[in-house]
Amino acid sequence: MLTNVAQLHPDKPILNVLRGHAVDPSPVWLMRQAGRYLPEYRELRSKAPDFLNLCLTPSLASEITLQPIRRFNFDAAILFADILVIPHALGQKVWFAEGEGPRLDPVTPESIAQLKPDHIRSLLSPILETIDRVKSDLPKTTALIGFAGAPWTVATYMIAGRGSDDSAAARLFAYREPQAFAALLNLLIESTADYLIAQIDAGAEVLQIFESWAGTIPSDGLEQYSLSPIRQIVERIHHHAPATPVIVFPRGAGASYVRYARETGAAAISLDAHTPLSLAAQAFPTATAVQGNLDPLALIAGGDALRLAVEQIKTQTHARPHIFNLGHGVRQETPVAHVAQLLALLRGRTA
Ligand code: 1CP
Repeated sequence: MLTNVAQLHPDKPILNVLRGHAVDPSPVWLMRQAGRYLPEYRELRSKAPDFLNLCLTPSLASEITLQPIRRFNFDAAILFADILVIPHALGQKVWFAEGEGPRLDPVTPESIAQLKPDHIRSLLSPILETIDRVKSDLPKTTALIGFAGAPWTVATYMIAGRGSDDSAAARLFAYREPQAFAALLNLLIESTADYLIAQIDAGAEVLQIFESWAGTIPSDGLEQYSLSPIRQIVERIHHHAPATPVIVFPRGAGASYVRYARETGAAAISLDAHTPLSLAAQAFPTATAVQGNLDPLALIAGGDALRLAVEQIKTQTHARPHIFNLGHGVRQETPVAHVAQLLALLRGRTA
């Protein structure tokens, strides 16, 4: 739908896709493009053992954000931070156990009442400074993506005190403590919207909301736990900055993907690798862009498997607004050379 050429951004193809235009080749970035598969990240990380502190140190976080851009010239940089900085800023104890992932002191109905949303901006100000630094160093064709976790996904960590595959602790909490659960979601809606708006003010041009645990939500809870909180956050963002596009990633949502596309106000929906791209073509609003959805394991495999998987995505997204990405984050064991192969395949050079 390349109709209104006047609206096109001259330099940043990803912004045109997010306004509903098909762009060829599709712009590309990868979830977790900054991270442990990169030797330069591992090098820096070995000198900064406290992960949360790394996220809150602008000189280091900006350097890590830029590492994958220097290597691969992706069409977007994603701010280096974590979804768990919000519980930290609310006053919950958060730490990252080496080799084990995130740990938090689990919330209780009593402790939820003590969490404080008032200081989100000031506590997260180092992250806003990171955005400012990155913006001044980015190539002019590269957009900057800010992000946050969706309230349900962040709540699953706050309630269980760690990651879990089925979000059982959060689901039980929602049944047993409905008032405290609703209060927690409201607190997260408010603080996440404030935080994302602050990211826009600092220079983020696109926002992504990670609902990484959408696949664990009971269908009766979908509206209350996830669709409504995300919709409220997107509405608040658009009230403040109507032109800032929001990408929503409801990983594992299955048949509910269509509701995220139709009911949250997202400019783009990021598909996991299990969800067929044909679903977007058949059931998403035509102006809604689709992001994804290469299997991260195809990127680890490389070679002909990667070539074939990329060709299939290209064929299925041809002439539609599409951002090339993975169905989930780059895994640590991914060879850097395969990321280079992927970019060559997408941009039409041989590798
Ligand atoms: O060096 C290390 O050991 C830290 C590994 C790491 C990294 C590189 C963590 C810990 N977080 C991050 C950065 C990060 N996290 C980014 C940076 C930008 C980029 O994509 O390059 C982003 C967007 C996130 C978001 C995030 N954190 C999510 C949502 C996306 C997803 O993966 O589904 C989640 C669920 C988290 C929690 C978290 N933080 C870190 C880990 C290992 C996890 C996942 C734990 C789990 O599986 O439950």
